[in-house]
Amino acid sequence: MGSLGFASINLPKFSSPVKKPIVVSTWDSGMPVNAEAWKILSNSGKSVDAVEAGAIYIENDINCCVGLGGFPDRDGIVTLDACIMDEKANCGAVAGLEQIKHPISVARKVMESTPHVILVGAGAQQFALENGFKLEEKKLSDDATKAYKEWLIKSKYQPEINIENKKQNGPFAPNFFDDGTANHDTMGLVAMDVNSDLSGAVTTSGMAYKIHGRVGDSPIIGAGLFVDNEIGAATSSGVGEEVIRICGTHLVVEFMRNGYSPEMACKKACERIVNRDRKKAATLQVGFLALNKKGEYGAYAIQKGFVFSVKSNDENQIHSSKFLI
Ligand code: SD4
Repeated sequence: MGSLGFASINLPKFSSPVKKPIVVSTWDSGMPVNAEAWKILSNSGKSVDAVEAGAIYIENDINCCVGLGGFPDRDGIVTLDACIMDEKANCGAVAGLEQIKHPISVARKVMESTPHVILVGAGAQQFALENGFKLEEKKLSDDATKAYKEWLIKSKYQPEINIENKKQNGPFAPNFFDDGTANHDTMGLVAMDVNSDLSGAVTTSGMAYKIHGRVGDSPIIGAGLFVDNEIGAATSSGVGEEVIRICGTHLVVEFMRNGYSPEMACKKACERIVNRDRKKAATLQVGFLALNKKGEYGAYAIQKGFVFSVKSNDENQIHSSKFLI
């Protein structure tokens, strides 16, 4: 009992004011995505609506590898993965979805109107069509067609480190190299709204030239995205198989629960991957990005070159993440 006779309430004790609203997203392509999310967050909107709006924005960008403009699998088919999670641990996801423009909104529909979390492939498409989503033409973008033709010559599955970072590769760099090598572009974003509620969303066409049917980390709750409204939220980008192996974003959130800052939590998750097989880790990229309940954010990657975008009342900019190797 307190001195006034009231039972004491356990409120979190923050030394500095909580920074909110705030949205953070993977890569430099996160800047316009954040701007879209910010329209909602700055009007006292909900974080779940903000992250969905951000993901929709980038799915509409045909020049970006997220969404139907993305690179195909080895059979020449674009298959999309997406997930969304809100402050109540409601979550929904789709994987291997074909010919639907906004997988993130289908994921939200799975979250809100089914008893399930993940729908895949033909079933996910059927669900989308039954819920009013339009079937798009089965067609690769011009960039993807060109890259795929080049890639078919050698047909080698070899993800390139940081290909998502257009700024690093030059402002007008194409999404692929001369021999057709290309990865993917994953947009992961997490946000906290004025009510201190956290949500996150991820959308991607996954790794370019993957085996048809392959699912990466992006639509897997706890791998590509995890939100715990008491603690924080995290998302990831890079080689999904490595993230799945350590339940990456769940691990990051658990590290934050144990008192680590977002940056340190991301670093420790990267170390999990690197410490197991340093030689292999040296050939690939994984980056984690996290936001805690105080509005503090941080990222860490295995390799140099992972960047992320931040928008709050105090800033609107791209940051470079620290790296292990
Ligand atoms: C995947 N993690 O499908 C995704 C790819 C990615 O930036 O992040 N690209 O494994």
